[in-house]
Amino acid sequence: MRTFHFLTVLAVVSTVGLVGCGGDDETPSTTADTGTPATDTGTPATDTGTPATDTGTATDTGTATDTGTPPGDTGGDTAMPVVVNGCAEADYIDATTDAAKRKLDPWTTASGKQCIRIKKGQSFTWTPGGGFATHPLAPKDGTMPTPITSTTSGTTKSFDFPNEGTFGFVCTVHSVMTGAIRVVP
Ligand SMILES: [Cu+2]
Repeated sequence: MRTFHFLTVLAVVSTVGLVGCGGDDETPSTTADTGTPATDTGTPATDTGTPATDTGTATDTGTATDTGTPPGDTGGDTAMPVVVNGCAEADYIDATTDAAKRKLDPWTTASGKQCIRIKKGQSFTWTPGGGFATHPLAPKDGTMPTPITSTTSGTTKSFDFPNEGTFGFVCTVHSVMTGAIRVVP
C-alpha cells in the first residue's frame, strides 16, 4: 500500500508538471500578405481657379536727382531765346521808333523770314495777301505764352505785346513765311 501511494503521488506530480509546462506553447502563426499593392489610378487634380489679380498700386517713393550739367549760357540776353525761327540777334530790323512801320503788309511768300524788334507795349500787324485764309498765321517757338494766336480768317490783325520776349510765328501753309517779333524794354 505504501508503494501504491508513492506512485500515486508521482503520477499526480507528473500530471501537474505536464500541465504547467505544456498546452499553451503554441507558436503564433504569421500570415504573409501576398496581395498586390494598390495602384492610384485616379486623375490628378487640375487647378481650375482664376489667377489672382494684382490690384496693388505701386508707389514711387524714390527721389530722382538731376545729375546732368545745366546748359551753359550761350550768349545774348538770357531772358530771350537766342535764335527763334532762324532769327539770330543780328537779323532783327529795328521797329521801335515811333515812325517805324510795325506791320507786314502785304504778308506773302515774298516776305520770307521776318525778324522784327519792337518795344514793350507796342503792337504788330499782319495783313496777308489774300487774307488769313490764304496765309494762316500761327505762333511758332520762342517765348511762351505768346500774344500771337492762330488766325485763319479775316484780312488784317494786330497783336499787342505787353511783355518782353521773342515771339515766333509762321504761316501754316508756307513755312518760308516765318520769323519772330522780339520785344525789348
Ligand atoms: Cu502763307
